[in-house]
Amino acid sequence: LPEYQKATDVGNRTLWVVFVIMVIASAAFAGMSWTVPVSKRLYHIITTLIVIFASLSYFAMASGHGIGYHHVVVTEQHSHVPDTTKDVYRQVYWARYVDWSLTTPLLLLDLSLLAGLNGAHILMAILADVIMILTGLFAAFGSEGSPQKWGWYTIACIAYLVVIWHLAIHGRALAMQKGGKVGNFFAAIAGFTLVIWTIYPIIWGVADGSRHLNVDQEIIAYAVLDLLAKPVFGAWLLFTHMRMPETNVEI
Ligand code: RET
Repeated sequence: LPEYQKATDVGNRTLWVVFVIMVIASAAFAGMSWTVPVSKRLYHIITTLIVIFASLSYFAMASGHGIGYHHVVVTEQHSHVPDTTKDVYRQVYWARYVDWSLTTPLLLLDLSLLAGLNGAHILMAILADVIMILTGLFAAFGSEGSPQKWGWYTIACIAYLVVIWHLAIHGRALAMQKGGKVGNFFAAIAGFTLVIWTIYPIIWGVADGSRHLNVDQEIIAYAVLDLLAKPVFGAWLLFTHMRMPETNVEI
């Protein structure tokens, strides 16, 4: 009989809790946008869309949609009879990748505007980011233990390095040229982003790669990261923007 590895109540409750928090953040960020004139709402709009997309994907995952079963064949080793294989199917929450393919570009757009990146650099950063998420999705559904699976993962990591180059190195240098306040704020929020984002491929490696985390643990790990990367990041950005007119952008 095949075995199914899936979320229990712990995982499902976590998904619902994050869904509720994302909805509250969506309402709060939309509300904040009404406190400033329309011409100054760019960061608000981008940041609100990020948490709206997250609400949608968490609703999908919590209600049992956006989930596929990935075939994981496990070989059982026996001492006196030949090895046997057992069919194992593990849940893969592909809705995350749909979410990330829309929200990580928007997060990068927030940071790019803050740093003052030009259009070409913004485009390159965002395209590298989309490549990172899509190749990460291919890796998630790659045959268990196959070289291709880790090949896709490696490509995603290289794309991630390109993103880091554009934002953390080039973006940071530009922000610093803008002077004290904006430069320091960019360094802080981009540094925070760099740390949080870098934990995603690590969690992926131990959950989807080497299978050291079960489905509930994977859900909890991504839940914490998603809350930091979206509502916490968004609140920090919007509240600072409110107090720091130097962060205004005209486009
Ligand atoms: C994957 C696996 C393949 C290798 C790499 C990854 C990076 C993912 C990142 C995701 C960030 C998500 C965010 C979500 C917002 O809530 C796809 C996990 C490098 C960086 C910020």
